Amino acid sequence: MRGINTEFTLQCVEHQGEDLRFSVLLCKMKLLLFLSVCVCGALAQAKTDYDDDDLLEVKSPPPKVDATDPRGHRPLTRGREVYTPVAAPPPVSGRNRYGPRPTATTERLQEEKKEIPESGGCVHASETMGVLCPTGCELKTALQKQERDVKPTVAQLKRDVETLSQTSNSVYRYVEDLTSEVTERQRISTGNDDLVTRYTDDLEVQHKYVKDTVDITFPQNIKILQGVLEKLREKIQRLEKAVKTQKDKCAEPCVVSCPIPVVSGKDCEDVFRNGGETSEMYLVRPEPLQAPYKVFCEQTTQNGGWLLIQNRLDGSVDFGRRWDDYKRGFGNIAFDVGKGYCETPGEYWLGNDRISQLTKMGPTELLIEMQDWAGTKVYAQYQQFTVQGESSNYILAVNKYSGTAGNTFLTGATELFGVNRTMTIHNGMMFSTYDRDNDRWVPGDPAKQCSREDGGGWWYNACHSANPNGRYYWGGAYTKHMTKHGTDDGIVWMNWKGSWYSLKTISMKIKPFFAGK
Ligand SMILES: [Ca+2]
Repeated sequence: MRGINTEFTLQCVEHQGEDLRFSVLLCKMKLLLFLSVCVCGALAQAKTDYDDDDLLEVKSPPPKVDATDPRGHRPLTRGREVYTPVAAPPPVSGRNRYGPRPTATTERLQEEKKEIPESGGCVHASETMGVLCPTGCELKTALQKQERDVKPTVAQLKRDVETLSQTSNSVYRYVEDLTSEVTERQRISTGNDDLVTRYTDDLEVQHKYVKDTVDITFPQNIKILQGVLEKLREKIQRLEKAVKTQKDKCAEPCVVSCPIPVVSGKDCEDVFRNGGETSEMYLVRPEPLQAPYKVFCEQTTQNGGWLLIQNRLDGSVDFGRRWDDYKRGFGNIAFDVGKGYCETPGEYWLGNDRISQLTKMGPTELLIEMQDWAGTKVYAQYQQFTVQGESSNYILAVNKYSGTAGNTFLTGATELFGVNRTMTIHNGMMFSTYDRDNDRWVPGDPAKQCSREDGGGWWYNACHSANPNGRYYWGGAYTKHMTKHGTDDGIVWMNWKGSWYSLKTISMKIKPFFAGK
Protein backbone atom coordinates (compact mmCIF):
# COMPACT_ATOMS: atom_id res chain seq x y z
CA MET A 1 0.00 0.00 0.00
CA ARG A 2 2.61 2.42 0.93
CA GLY A 3 4.66 1.80 -2.23
CA ILE A 4 1.63 2.34 -4.52
CA ASN A 5 0.68 5.54 -2.82
CA THR A 6 4.15 6.85 -3.30
CA GLU A 7 4.10 6.04 -7.02
CA PHE A 8 0.77 7.78 -7.46
CA THR A 9 2.10 10.90 -5.82
CA LEU A 10 4.97 10.99 -8.28
CA GLN A 11 2.59 10.65 -11.25
CA CYS A 12 0.56 13.58 -10.02
CA VAL A 13 3.67 15.66 -9.81
CA GLU A 14 4.39 14.91 -13.45
CA HIS A 15 1.12 16.61 -14.42
CA GLN A 16 2.29 19.86 -12.98
CA GLY A 17 1.88 22.59 -15.52
CA GLU A 18 -1.30 21.08 -17.15
CA ASP A 19 -4.71 22.38 -16.62
CA LEU A 20 -5.29 22.23 -12.97
CA ARG A 21 -8.92 21.20 -13.09
CA PHE A 22 -8.32 18.33 -15.48
CA SER A 23 -5.44 17.18 -13.38
CA VAL A 24 -7.51 17.21 -10.25
CA LEU A 25 -10.32 15.28 -11.89
CA LEU A 26 -8.00 12.64 -13.28
CA CYS A 27 -6.28 12.18 -10.05
CA LYS A 28 -9.56 11.83 -8.17
CA MET A 29 -10.78 9.12 -10.58
CA LYS A 30 -7.59 7.14 -10.18
CA LEU A 31 -7.88 7.53 -6.51
CA LEU A 32 -11.40 6.16 -6.44
CA LEU A 33 -10.45 3.18 -8.64
CA PHE A 34 -7.49 2.43 -6.55
CA LEU A 35 -9.48 2.62 -3.35
CA SER A 36 -12.14 0.25 -4.73
CA VAL A 37 -9.52 -2.34 -5.64
CA CYS A 38 -7.96 -2.02 -2.29
CA VAL A 39 -11.22 -2.46 -0.44
CA CYS A 40 -12.18 -5.55 -2.47
CA GLY A 41 -8.84 -7.14 -2.02
CA ALA A 42 -8.90 -6.49 1.63
CA LEU A 43 -12.28 -8.01 2.07
CA ALA A 44 -11.27 -11.14 0.17
CA GLN A 45 -8.09 -11.63 2.11
CA ALA A 46 -9.77 -10.93 5.35
CA LYS A 47 -11.41 -14.35 5.11
CA THR A 48 -8.46 -16.31 3.72
CA ASP A 49 -4.92 -14.98 4.34
CA TYR A 50 -4.67 -12.60 7.29
CA ASP A 51 -4.88 -13.48 10.94
CA ASP A 52 -5.96 -10.90 13.48
CA ASP A 53 -2.48 -9.64 13.93
CA ASP A 54 -2.05 -9.15 10.21
CA LEU A 55 -5.39 -7.46 9.94
CA LEU A 56 -4.47 -5.21 12.76
CA GLU A 57 -1.31 -4.48 10.89
CA VAL A 58 -3.20 -3.68 7.68
CA LYS A 59 -5.89 -1.58 9.37
CA SER A 60 -3.38 0.42 11.29
CA PRO A 61 -3.09 3.75 9.45
CA PRO A 62 0.28 5.20 8.52
CA PRO A 63 1.73 7.76 10.90
CA LYS A 64 -0.42 10.82 10.91
CA VAL A 65 2.51 13.01 10.25
CA ASP A 66 3.21 11.37 6.89
CA ALA A 67 -0.45 11.56 5.81
CA THR A 68 -1.02 15.24 6.66
CA ASP A 69 2.27 16.86 5.81
CA PRO A 70 3.78 16.34 2.34
CA ARG A 71 6.89 17.86 3.66
CA GLY A 72 7.07 15.30 6.45
CA HIS A 73 10.56 14.31 5.72
CA ARG A 74 13.42 16.06 7.19
CA PRO A 75 16.90 16.02 5.95
CA LEU A 76 19.08 14.05 8.26
CA THR A 77 21.61 15.76 10.29
CA ARG A 78 24.75 14.03 9.19
CA GLY A 79 26.49 12.00 11.86
CA ARG A 80 23.69 12.32 14.41
CA GLU A 81 20.63 10.72 12.77
CA VAL A 82 20.32 7.26 11.19
CA TYR A 83 17.34 6.31 9.04
CA THR A 84 15.98 2.78 9.63
CA PRO A 85 13.40 1.71 7.04
CA VAL A 86 10.29 -0.16 8.27
CA ALA A 87 9.67 -3.69 6.76
CA ALA A 88 6.50 -3.48 4.70
CA PRO A 89 4.00 -6.42 4.34
CA PRO A 90 3.87 -8.21 0.93
CA PRO A 91 1.40 -6.98 -1.68
CA VAL A 92 -2.10 -8.57 -1.95
CA SER A 93 -2.34 -11.58 -4.23
CA GLY A 94 -4.91 -14.35 -5.08
CA ARG A 95 -8.22 -14.44 -7.10
CA ASN A 96 -10.40 -11.43 -7.76
CA ARG A 97 -13.69 -11.50 -5.96
CA TYR A 98 -15.54 -9.13 -8.39
CA GLY A 99 -16.59 -9.33 -12.06
CA PRO A 100 -16.61 -6.44 -14.54
CA ARG A 101 -18.38 -3.35 -13.46
CA PRO A 102 -21.51 -2.04 -15.16
CA THR A 103 -21.16 1.17 -17.24
CA ALA A 104 -23.57 2.98 -15.04
CA THR A 105 -21.07 2.57 -12.39
CA THR A 106 -18.94 5.23 -13.96
CA GLU A 107 -21.78 7.70 -14.17
CA ARG A 108 -22.77 6.91 -10.66
CA LEU A 109 -19.25 7.39 -9.55
CA GLN A 110 -19.10 10.69 -11.37
CA GLU A 111 -22.37 11.78 -9.84
CA GLU A 112 -21.15 10.67 -6.50
CA LYS A 113 -17.88 12.40 -7.16
CA LYS A 114 -19.64 15.59 -7.99
CA GLU A 115 -21.43 15.36 -4.76
CA ILE A 116 -18.29 14.95 -2.79
CA PRO A 117 -17.85 18.11 -0.88
CA GLU A 118 -14.57 19.81 -0.99
CA SER A 119 -13.00 19.26 2.32
CA GLY A 120 -9.40 19.74 1.45
CA GLY A 121 -9.58 16.77 -1.05
CA CYS A 122 -9.63 14.40 1.82
CA VAL A 123 -12.95 12.54 1.33
CA HIS A 124 -13.94 9.21 -0.18
CA ALA A 125 -16.28 8.90 -3.07
CA SER A 126 -18.98 7.99 -0.63
CA GLU A 127 -19.58 9.63 2.67
CA THR A 128 -20.00 6.23 4.15
CA MET A 129 -16.36 5.61 3.44
CA GLY A 130 -15.27 8.44 5.67
CA VAL A 131 -12.61 11.00 5.15
CA LEU A 132 -9.37 10.14 3.42
CA CYS A 133 -6.04 11.64 3.90
CA PRO A 134 -5.27 14.38 1.36
CA THR A 135 -3.15 13.53 -1.63
CA GLY A 136 0.00 15.42 -2.41
CA CYS A 137 -1.66 16.89 -5.49
CA GLU A 138 -4.44 18.46 -3.49
CA LEU A 139 -2.09 19.71 -0.92
CA LYS A 140 0.10 21.19 -3.59
CA THR A 141 -2.88 22.89 -5.17
CA ALA A 142 -3.93 24.29 -1.86
CA LEU A 143 -0.46 25.32 -1.14
CA GLN A 144 -0.04 27.00 -4.48
CA LYS A 145 -3.22 28.90 -3.89
CA GLN A 146 -2.00 29.92 -0.53
CA GLU A 147 1.41 30.63 -1.95
CA ARG A 148 -0.02 33.23 -4.31
CA ASP A 149 -1.49 35.00 -1.35
CA VAL A 150 1.51 34.46 0.84
CA LYS A 151 4.22 35.51 -1.64
CA PRO A 152 3.35 39.21 -1.73
CA THR A 153 2.96 39.12 1.98
CA VAL A 154 6.32 37.42 2.30
CA ALA A 155 7.86 39.92 -0.12
CA GLN A 156 6.31 42.73 1.81
CA LEU A 157 7.50 41.12 4.98
CA LYS A 158 10.94 40.77 3.43
CA ARG A 159 10.93 44.43 2.52
CA ASP A 160 9.65 45.23 5.96
CA VAL A 161 12.34 43.06 7.45
CA GLU A 162 14.90 44.77 5.23
CA THR A 163 13.61 48.18 6.23
CA LEU A 164 13.44 47.07 9.81
CA SER A 165 16.96 45.72 9.51
CA GLN A 166 18.18 49.01 8.10
CA THR A 167 16.26 50.88 10.73
CA SER A 168 17.61 48.46 13.27
CA ASN A 169 21.12 49.10 11.99
CA SER A 170 20.55 52.83 12.16
CA VAL A 171 19.11 52.48 15.60
CA TYR A 172 22.00 50.23 16.54
CA ARG A 173 24.51 52.74 15.25
CA TYR A 174 22.62 55.51 16.97
CA VAL A 175 22.62 53.49 20.15
CA GLU A 176 26.32 52.80 19.69
CA ASP A 177 26.97 56.49 19.15
CA LEU A 178 24.86 57.28 22.18
CA THR A 179 26.75 54.65 24.14
CA SER A 180 30.07 56.12 23.03
CA GLU A 181 28.89 59.60 23.86
CA VAL A 182 27.58 58.46 27.20
CA THR A 183 30.87 56.69 27.86
CA GLU A 184 32.81 59.81 26.87
CA ARG A 185 30.56 61.96 28.99
CA GLN A 186 30.97 59.56 31.86
CA ARG A 187 34.73 59.77 31.36
CA ILE A 188 34.58 63.56 31.26
CA SER A 189 32.22 63.56 34.19
CA THR A 190 34.62 61.31 36.08
CA GLY A 191 37.46 63.66 35.18
CA ASN A 192 35.38 66.60 36.20
CA ASP A 193 34.49 64.84 39.39
CA ASP A 194 38.19 64.26 40.06
CA LEU A 195 38.94 67.90 39.26
CA VAL A 196 36.06 69.12 41.37
CA THR A 197 37.20 66.83 44.15
CA ARG A 198 40.73 68.18 43.87
CA TYR A 199 39.49 71.77 43.78
CA THR A 200 37.23 71.02 46.66
CA ASP A 201 40.16 69.61 48.61
CA ASP A 202 42.27 72.66 47.76
CA LEU A 203 39.40 74.91 48.68
CA GLU A 204 38.97 73.12 51.96
CA VAL A 205 42.69 73.52 52.67
CA GLN A 206 42.51 77.20 51.80
CA HIS A 207 39.38 77.59 53.87
CA LYS A 208 41.06 75.92 56.81
CA TYR A 209 44.11 78.17 56.41
CA VAL A 210 41.98 81.30 56.21
CA LYS A 211 39.83 80.15 59.08
CA ASP A 212 42.88 79.39 61.19
CA THR A 213 44.33 82.73 60.22
CA VAL A 214 41.15 84.55 61.10
CA ASP A 215 40.47 82.53 64.24
CA ILE A 216 44.00 82.16 65.58
CA THR A 217 46.67 84.19 63.82
CA PHE A 218 44.75 87.43 63.54
CA PRO A 219 43.66 87.46 67.17
CA GLN A 220 47.21 86.63 68.23
CA ASN A 221 48.64 89.39 66.06
CA ILE A 222 45.98 91.78 67.23
CA LYS A 223 46.80 90.86 70.81
CA ILE A 224 50.51 91.45 70.14
CA LEU A 225 49.79 94.73 68.43
CA GLN A 226 47.53 95.75 71.27
CA GLY A 227 50.41 95.03 73.64
CA VAL A 228 52.78 97.09 71.51
CA LEU A 229 50.18 99.83 71.30
CA GLU A 230 49.76 99.80 75.05
CA LYS A 231 53.52 100.09 75.55
CA LEU A 232 53.68 102.93 73.03
CA ARG A 233 50.82 104.62 74.81
CA GLU A 234 52.69 104.32 78.11
CA LYS A 235 55.83 105.74 76.48
CA ILE A 236 53.84 108.60 74.99
CA GLN A 237 52.33 109.32 78.37
CA ARG A 238 55.78 109.35 79.94
CA LEU A 239 57.08 111.61 77.18
CA GLU A 240 54.11 113.92 77.52
CA LYS A 241 54.76 114.08 81.23
CA ALA A 242 58.46 114.83 80.61
CA VAL A 243 57.56 117.48 78.05
CA LYS A 244 55.13 119.04 80.46
CA THR A 245 57.82 119.10 83.14
CA GLN A 246 60.27 120.73 80.74
CA LYS A 247 57.63 123.23 79.66
CA ASP A 248 56.98 124.13 83.26
CA LYS A 249 60.69 124.59 83.81
CA CYS A 250 61.09 126.66 80.67
CA ALA A 251 58.05 128.77 81.41
CA GLU A 252 60.35 131.11 83.27
CA PRO A 253 63.63 132.51 81.90
CA CYS A 254 66.70 130.47 82.66
CA VAL A 255 68.24 131.74 85.81
CA VAL A 256 71.76 131.01 86.84
CA SER A 257 71.37 129.75 90.30
CA CYS A 258 74.99 130.00 91.25
CA PRO A 259 75.89 132.94 93.55
CA ILE A 260 77.26 136.06 91.90
CA PRO A 261 80.40 137.50 93.50
CA VAL A 262 80.06 140.77 95.26
CA VAL A 263 83.12 142.08 93.44
CA SER A 264 82.21 144.09 90.38
CA GLY A 265 83.66 146.75 88.04
CA LYS A 266 83.42 148.54 84.73
CA ASP A 267 84.92 145.51 82.99
CA CYS A 268 86.86 142.33 83.86
CA GLU A 269 90.18 144.21 84.18
CA ASP A 270 88.44 146.45 86.69
CA VAL A 271 86.97 143.41 88.47
CA PHE A 272 90.42 141.86 88.65
CA ARG A 273 91.87 145.02 90.02
CA ASN A 274 88.98 145.09 92.54
CA GLY A 275 89.84 141.65 93.80
CA GLY A 276 88.00 139.36 91.51
CA GLU A 277 90.93 137.28 90.46
CA THR A 278 89.12 134.00 89.82
CA SER A 279 87.71 133.11 86.46
CA GLU A 280 83.94 133.09 86.81
CA MET A 281 80.82 135.09 86.16
CA TYR A 282 80.70 138.64 87.38
CA LEU A 283 78.41 141.62 87.16
CA VAL A 284 79.96 144.58 85.29
CA ARG A 285 78.73 148.12 84.73
CA PRO A 286 80.74 150.05 82.13
CA GLU A 287 78.95 153.32 82.89
CA PRO A 288 77.76 154.42 86.32
CA LEU A 289 74.18 155.00 85.22
CA GLN A 290 74.04 151.83 83.24
CA ALA A 291 72.36 148.69 84.50
CA PRO A 292 74.90 145.98 85.36
CA TYR A 293 75.01 142.78 83.33
CA LYS A 294 76.60 139.41 83.66
CA VAL A 295 79.81 138.47 81.91
CA PHE A 296 82.41 135.75 82.26
CA CYS A 297 85.78 137.08 83.27
CA GLU A 298 88.84 135.03 82.43
CA GLN A 299 91.40 136.07 85.04
CA THR A 300 94.28 133.70 84.42
CA THR A 301 95.44 133.91 80.76
CA GLN A 302 98.00 136.62 80.25
CA ASN A 303 97.42 137.90 83.77
CA GLY A 304 93.69 137.91 83.42
CA GLY A 305 91.29 140.81 82.95
CA TRP A 306 89.74 139.24 79.86
CA LEU A 307 86.05 139.75 79.25
CA LEU A 308 84.48 136.97 77.25
CA ILE A 309 82.38 138.41 74.40
CA GLN A 310 81.90 135.14 72.46
CA ASN A 311 82.19 131.46 73.32
CA ARG A 312 81.59 128.18 71.46
CA LEU A 313 82.26 124.83 73.03
CA ASP A 314 79.52 122.27 72.41
CA GLY A 315 76.93 123.59 69.97
CA SER A 316 74.34 123.97 72.72
CA VAL A 317 73.28 127.43 71.54
CA ASP A 318 71.94 128.33 68.13
CA PHE A 319 73.93 131.13 66.56
CA GLY A 320 71.78 131.45 63.47
CA ARG A 321 69.92 134.44 64.85
CA ARG A 322 68.47 137.71 63.73
CA TRP A 323 69.93 141.19 64.06
CA ASP A 324 68.27 142.08 67.35
CA ASP A 325 69.56 138.97 69.07
CA TYR A 326 73.12 139.83 68.06
CA LYS A 327 72.48 143.41 69.12
CA ARG A 328 71.37 142.46 72.66
CA GLY A 329 73.30 139.26 73.06
CA PHE A 330 72.16 135.68 73.73
CA GLY A 331 73.22 132.35 75.22
CA ASN A 332 74.40 131.14 78.62
CA ILE A 333 77.02 133.18 80.47
CA ALA A 334 78.22 130.53 82.91
CA PHE A 335 77.38 127.37 84.89
CA ASP A 336 78.05 125.95 88.27
CA VAL A 337 79.29 122.45 87.78
CA GLY A 338 79.57 121.67 91.45
CA LYS A 339 82.13 124.12 92.82
CA GLY A 340 79.57 126.49 94.32
CA TYR A 341 80.10 129.28 91.79
CA CYS A 342 79.75 129.86 88.04
CA GLU A 343 83.26 129.06 86.96
CA THR A 344 82.34 127.35 83.68
CA PRO A 345 81.41 129.63 80.78
CA GLY A 346 78.55 128.71 78.45
CA GLU A 347 78.03 129.45 74.79
CA TYR A 348 77.01 133.03 74.28
CA TRP A 349 77.34 136.26 72.33
CA LEU A 350 77.69 139.29 74.60
CA GLY A 351 75.84 141.60 72.25
CA ASN A 352 77.01 144.11 69.66
CA ASP A 353 75.92 147.14 71.65
CA ARG A 354 77.91 146.05 74.72
CA ILE A 355 80.92 145.05 72.62
CA SER A 356 80.81 148.34 70.82
CA GLN A 357 80.51 150.23 74.09
CA LEU A 358 83.41 148.40 75.73
CA THR A 359 85.73 148.72 72.74
CA LYS A 360 84.95 152.38 72.27
CA MET A 361 85.82 153.18 75.91
CA GLY A 362 89.47 152.96 75.04
CA PRO A 363 92.12 150.88 73.31
CA THR A 364 91.05 147.29 73.49
CA GLU A 365 92.84 144.04 72.86
CA LEU A 366 91.19 141.02 71.31
CA LEU A 367 92.28 137.46 72.05
CA ILE A 368 90.80 134.63 69.99
CA GLU A 369 91.58 131.17 71.31
CA MET A 370 90.60 128.00 69.51
CA GLN A 371 90.97 124.25 69.76
CA ASP A 372 90.55 121.49 67.24
CA TRP A 373 89.01 118.07 67.93
CA ALA A 374 92.46 116.60 68.59
CA GLY A 375 92.96 119.02 71.46
CA THR A 376 95.44 121.32 69.67
CA LYS A 377 95.15 124.96 70.64
CA VAL A 378 96.10 128.06 68.69
CA TYR A 379 95.31 131.72 69.09
CA ALA A 380 95.07 135.00 67.22
CA GLN A 381 95.51 138.28 69.09
CA TYR A 382 94.92 141.84 68.00
CA GLN A 383 96.17 144.67 70.17
CA GLN A 384 93.63 146.95 68.61
CA PHE A 385 90.00 146.02 68.35
CA THR A 386 87.09 148.36 67.96
CA VAL A 387 83.48 147.84 67.01
CA GLN A 388 81.45 150.83 65.93
CA GLY A 389 77.91 151.45 67.02
CA GLU A 390 74.70 150.20 65.43
CA SER A 391 74.35 153.39 63.37
CA SER A 392 77.35 152.25 61.38
CA ASN A 393 76.29 148.60 61.51
CA TYR A 394 78.99 147.70 64.04
CA ILE A 395 81.94 148.17 61.68
CA LEU A 396 84.93 146.06 62.72
CA ALA A 397 88.39 147.48 63.09
CA VAL A 398 91.41 145.36 64.16
CA ASN A 399 95.16 145.80 64.04
CA LYS A 400 98.45 144.56 65.42
CA TYR A 401 98.05 140.86 65.02
CA SER A 402 100.01 138.26 66.88
CA GLY A 403 99.36 134.57 67.40
CA THR A 404 99.52 131.07 65.93
CA ALA A 405 96.15 130.75 64.20
CA GLY A 406 96.71 133.15 61.30
CA ASN A 407 95.82 136.76 60.66
CA THR A 408 92.59 136.11 58.85
CA PHE A 409 90.92 139.39 59.93
CA LEU A 410 93.51 141.50 58.22
CA THR A 411 94.91 139.39 55.42
CA GLY A 412 92.08 137.10 54.50
CA ALA A 413 92.54 133.41 53.66
CA THR A 414 96.17 132.68 52.79
CA GLU A 415 95.12 129.73 50.64
CA LEU A 416 93.41 132.18 48.30
CA PHE A 417 94.99 134.73 46.03
CA GLY A 418 94.20 138.12 44.61
CA VAL A 419 90.65 139.38 44.88
CA ASN A 420 89.54 135.98 46.13
CA ARG A 421 91.62 136.49 49.20
CA THR A 422 90.75 140.15 49.47
CA MET A 423 87.08 139.46 49.68
CA THR A 424 87.72 137.29 52.76
CA ILE A 425 89.23 140.11 54.80
CA HIS A 426 86.99 140.99 57.75
CA ASN A 427 88.63 144.14 58.91
CA GLY A 428 86.43 147.13 58.03
CA MET A 429 83.31 145.08 57.44
CA MET A 430 79.85 145.86 58.77
CA PHE A 431 77.99 143.30 60.82
CA SER A 432 75.42 141.15 58.95
CA THR A 433 72.68 138.78 60.08
CA TYR A 434 70.38 136.71 57.93
CA ASP A 435 67.74 139.37 58.32
CA ARG A 436 70.07 142.25 57.60
CA ASP A 437 72.53 141.97 54.77
CA ASN A 438 75.47 144.36 55.10
CA ASP A 439 78.06 142.19 53.40
CA ARG A 440 80.05 142.83 50.23
CA TRP A 441 78.54 140.04 48.23
CA VAL A 442 76.43 141.87 45.67
CA PRO A 443 75.02 144.45 48.08
CA GLY A 444 71.33 145.00 47.66
CA ASP A 445 70.68 141.61 46.16
CA PRO A 446 68.53 139.72 48.68
CA ALA A 447 69.56 136.44 47.08
CA LYS A 448 73.24 137.03 47.90
CA GLN A 449 73.50 136.87 51.70
CA CYS A 450 76.62 135.52 53.37
CA SER A 451 74.93 135.37 56.78
CA ARG A 452 72.07 133.28 55.42
CA GLU A 453 74.40 130.76 53.81
CA ASP A 454 77.24 130.68 56.38
CA GLY A 455 75.08 130.18 59.44
CA GLY A 456 75.66 133.10 61.80
CA GLY A 457 75.93 136.82 62.40
CA TRP A 458 79.37 138.18 61.53
CA TRP A 459 81.45 140.82 59.85
CA TYR A 460 81.05 139.16 56.50
CA ASN A 461 82.86 140.40 53.42
CA ALA A 462 82.14 138.08 50.46
CA CYS A 463 82.17 136.17 52.52
CA HIS A 464 84.75 135.01 55.14
CA SER A 465 88.11 133.61 56.14
CA ALA A 466 86.96 133.19 59.74
CA ASN A 467 83.45 132.17 60.83
CA PRO A 468 83.40 131.80 64.66
CA ASN A 469 79.62 132.14 64.79
CA GLY A 470 78.98 129.43 62.16
CA ARG A 471 77.18 126.12 62.60
CA TYR A 472 78.59 123.63 65.09
CA TYR A 473 79.68 120.34 63.49
CA TRP A 474 80.51 117.50 65.83
CA GLY A 475 83.84 115.87 65.00
CA GLY A 476 85.56 118.56 62.98
CA ALA A 477 85.63 117.66 59.33
CA TYR A 478 82.42 118.14 57.40
CA THR A 479 81.42 118.14 53.76
CA LYS A 480 79.43 120.25 51.36
CA HIS A 481 76.61 117.68 51.40
CA MET A 482 76.22 118.14 55.16
CA THR A 483 75.58 121.87 54.86
CA LYS A 484 72.34 123.67 54.16
CA HIS A 485 73.55 125.69 51.20
CA GLY A 486 76.71 123.91 50.03
CA THR A 487 78.96 126.53 51.63
CA ASP A 488 81.58 126.23 54.38
CA ASP A 489 79.24 127.28 57.16
CA GLY A 490 81.09 125.59 60.06
CA ILE A 491 83.17 127.20 62.83
CA VAL A 492 85.96 127.98 60.41
CA TRP A 493 89.41 129.52 60.78
CA MET A 494 90.71 129.07 57.26
CA ASN A 495 94.34 129.96 57.92
CA TRP A 496 94.63 127.12 60.39
CA LYS A 497 92.24 124.30 59.33
CA GLY A 498 90.81 125.42 56.04
CA SER A 499 87.16 125.80 55.14
CA TRP A 500 85.94 122.22 55.75
CA TYR A 501 86.99 121.79 59.35
CA SER A 502 84.75 123.03 62.14
CA LEU A 503 86.59 123.80 65.35
CA LYS A 504 85.72 122.16 68.64
CA THR A 505 85.99 125.37 70.68
CA ILE A 506 86.60 129.03 70.00
CA SER A 507 86.33 132.10 72.19
CA MET A 508 86.80 135.88 71.83
CA LYS A 509 87.94 137.95 74.80
CA ILE A 510 88.59 141.64 75.10
CA LYS A 511 90.74 143.56 77.52
CA PRO A 512 91.62 147.21 77.81
CA PHE A 513 95.00 147.69 76.23
CA PHE A 514 97.60 149.13 78.47
CA ALA A 515 101.35 149.10 78.37
CA GLY A 516 103.30 146.95 80.73
CA LYS A 517 100.56 144.34 81.25
CA1 LIG B 1 75.04 140.49 50.07
